[in-house]
Amino acid sequence: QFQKPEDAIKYRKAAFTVMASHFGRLGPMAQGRVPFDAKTVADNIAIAASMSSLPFAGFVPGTDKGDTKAKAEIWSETEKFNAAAKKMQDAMAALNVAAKSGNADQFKAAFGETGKTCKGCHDDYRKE
Ligand code: ASC
Repeated sequence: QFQKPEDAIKYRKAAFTVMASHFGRLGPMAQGRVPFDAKTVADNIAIAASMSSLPFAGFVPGTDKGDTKAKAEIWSETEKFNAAAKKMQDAMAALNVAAKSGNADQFKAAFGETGKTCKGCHDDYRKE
């Protein structure tokens, strides 16, 4: 579905960028440094959660070279990588439920859990 390897790399980076924008902007609210606003949380997490299914289509074989921080282990430990991706997607889905509930404490807890799944995958599969 991608013409060139660069297109797949661009696609997955774009999807991660949009997801990270809508997730990351809620960091200050999750940390209680900005007042909780249920609608802001629900709107942004709905987008982040729906984006979470997209980037992994871009990890096609032969896209470990070029403008990417992706480690070769993504393609030698495919099952483990896919499991890490699913863990993030499941955490995002649970976060979306918490976000829709309008409960600040549930949101904060689920936000933290989701952030851990982002970091876990970066630690294992993203170069510095
Ligand atoms: C973000 C973002 C990530 C995660 C990670 C959580 O907002 O872009 O990759 O949170 O930093 O530890």
